[in-house]
Amino acid sequence: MPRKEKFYLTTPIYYTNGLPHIGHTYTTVVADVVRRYKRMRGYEVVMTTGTDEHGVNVERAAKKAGVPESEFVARMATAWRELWNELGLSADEFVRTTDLKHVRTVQWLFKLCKENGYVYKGHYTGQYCIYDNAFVNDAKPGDNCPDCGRPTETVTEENYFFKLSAFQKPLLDFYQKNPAFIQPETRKNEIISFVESGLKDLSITRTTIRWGIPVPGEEPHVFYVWFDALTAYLSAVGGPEYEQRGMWPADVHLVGKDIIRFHTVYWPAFLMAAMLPVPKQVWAHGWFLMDASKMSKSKGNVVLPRPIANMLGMDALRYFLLRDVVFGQDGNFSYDALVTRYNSDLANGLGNLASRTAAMIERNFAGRLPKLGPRQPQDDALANETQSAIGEVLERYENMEFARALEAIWAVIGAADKYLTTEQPWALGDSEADTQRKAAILWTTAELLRIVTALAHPVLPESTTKVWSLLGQPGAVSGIELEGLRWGQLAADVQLGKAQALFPRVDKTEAIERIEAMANEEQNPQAAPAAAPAAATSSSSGAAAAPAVSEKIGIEDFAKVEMRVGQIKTAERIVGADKLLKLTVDIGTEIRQICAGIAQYYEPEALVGRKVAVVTNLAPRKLRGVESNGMIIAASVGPEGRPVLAGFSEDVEVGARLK
Ligand code: ME8
Repeated sequence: MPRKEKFYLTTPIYYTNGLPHIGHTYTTVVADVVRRYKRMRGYEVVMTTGTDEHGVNVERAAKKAGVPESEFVARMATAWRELWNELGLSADEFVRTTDLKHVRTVQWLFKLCKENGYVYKGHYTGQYCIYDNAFVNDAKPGDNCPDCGRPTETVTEENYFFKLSAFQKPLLDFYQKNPAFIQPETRKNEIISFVESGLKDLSITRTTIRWGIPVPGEEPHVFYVWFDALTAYLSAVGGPEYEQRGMWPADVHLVGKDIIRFHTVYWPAFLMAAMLPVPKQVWAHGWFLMDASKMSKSKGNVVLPRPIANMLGMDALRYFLLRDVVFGQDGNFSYDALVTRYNSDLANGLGNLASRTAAMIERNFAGRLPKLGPRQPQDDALANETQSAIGEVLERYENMEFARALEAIWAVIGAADKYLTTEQPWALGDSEADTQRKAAILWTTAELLRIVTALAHPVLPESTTKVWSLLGQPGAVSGIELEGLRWGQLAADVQLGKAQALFPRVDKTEAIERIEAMANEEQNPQAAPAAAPAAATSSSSGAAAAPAVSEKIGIEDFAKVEMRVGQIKTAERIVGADKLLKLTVDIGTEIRQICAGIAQYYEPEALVGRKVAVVTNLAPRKLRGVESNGMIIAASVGPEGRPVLAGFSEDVEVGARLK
């Protein structure tokens, strides 16, 4: 079998003096989306990330933590790796710059540059902080150290230099011959004018830092962190033996705009000097800002990914990051915008379309996806709209226009909602003609949903996997070849899979409070009270579950809650509230009407006769206009907060009090 075309992409190798925030998560999410998309386009893809573990900052952080550097970086690398795993973002290759294979690659690259005449020994003069043992980049004589505020001194040290000046013309020629190398286009001019203004040779070793990769035979020289870090991209895919793996050169390095110069000037120059292939593209995205300034650990204004993933699910975070900001530009991060998008596009958009389509097929065709019968022009119009969206979405993905790709997918979802509102399948009866019409409408909606699911998969891997199995479609959605995706390929006459909650609607204020409480706890584990990391649930109010802060209560508080064994007498769905069931429950002394947010997980008929735990002294309230007099107790399970009704394994009398 011929080998698939390869695609190699990387995220930066992140510093280990802190833990990932939304900025790092953003680049890594984009890399993961591109990886999934390219796989669905038939490529053999490798994605690399890793940790940048050398340098004076790590030396200091380890000292502060009172542990040797090697132990400090090992702990940090584990924490980074674990968080990426938890967020579903683990890369195919994870490079630690303290890995032996990486050390070998850096030393090899240096040797090649030196053998080719691009490295020489010289003296570097700069402002040095004797308290911090570090050169202060860009400082002039008389400047103070930006870290400790004490005066710097002018110091000269022996260094190896890289002849960057020799690469001014080769780089400019290279940019011209490879116009797609620097992306987005707007960054290109900035780099070209930097190179045109003249390149100074670059000091690539240090003798004032201990914690670095040694220059062989030249101790105490260690490599400058950027010569070390950039090489990680090459060590990830074979280092000196890169040809065997067949992945180098990288197809794209994804980076933030802060480090574009290192990637588009220094890195290609090092590789040219070593006569190695140069990467095909560097894509520099913008920054996520918090109150209009760049998020950074030192400013203390970082947003953490885990609390958001816990509350709304990782797909919601992925969607927001890609949908709300144009890739390449800066964007402001706000929890308000995040939760608004979640409710409007995910809960009310994709989630609602999937659950109502499945519910209608369930009700009208006993859960069996109908075959397409005679069609009407409006069915064909929707088919054409969806079919033409496929091409547009693929083109947008290809150009890294993620927001526009998602916009085009969501336009199709909007068209489906409109179609259902006009066609009103629920108003049709049971005659042969009406049944055929219902089949055509539901087939058309299911087919649209299948296409939307395949197209959204790179961005929403978890939820689209659920929709795919809900639609009873064969294979895995990740195995779909987007190239061949066409209207009309729906596998019909199959049984629908089990309904699973996709994006339960959340109450905005409550959701933000919970995310902030979890973030606070993660940042100050001792100071903050414990917050239950429960996900959004479909509780009867349709809002997020338990209070964010759990305090201890006395027995007298518990005694205020009256709970009894109840037995469900009737159960039915509520029109216009797809999460709620209206139940009548016998609690021993009377029959109560109670609404429960379990409609997406329990069939009404299956509940009749079931014994449940009921809170009976809750003040009555109205849910979606329906009176609810009590509450049914359920466990909230998994990241989706799936409700599982509490019950009894032994026979219990209706009305018995729970204590
Ligand atoms: O620079 N918005 O590591 P680093 C968007 N070790 N992206 C952001 C961001 C923000 N507010 N903050 C960080 C280093 N990023 C070097 C890289 S590579 C050979 C060596 C992302 O931990 C963005 O991708 O400071 C940025 O370029 C990167 O994290 C910087 O990570």
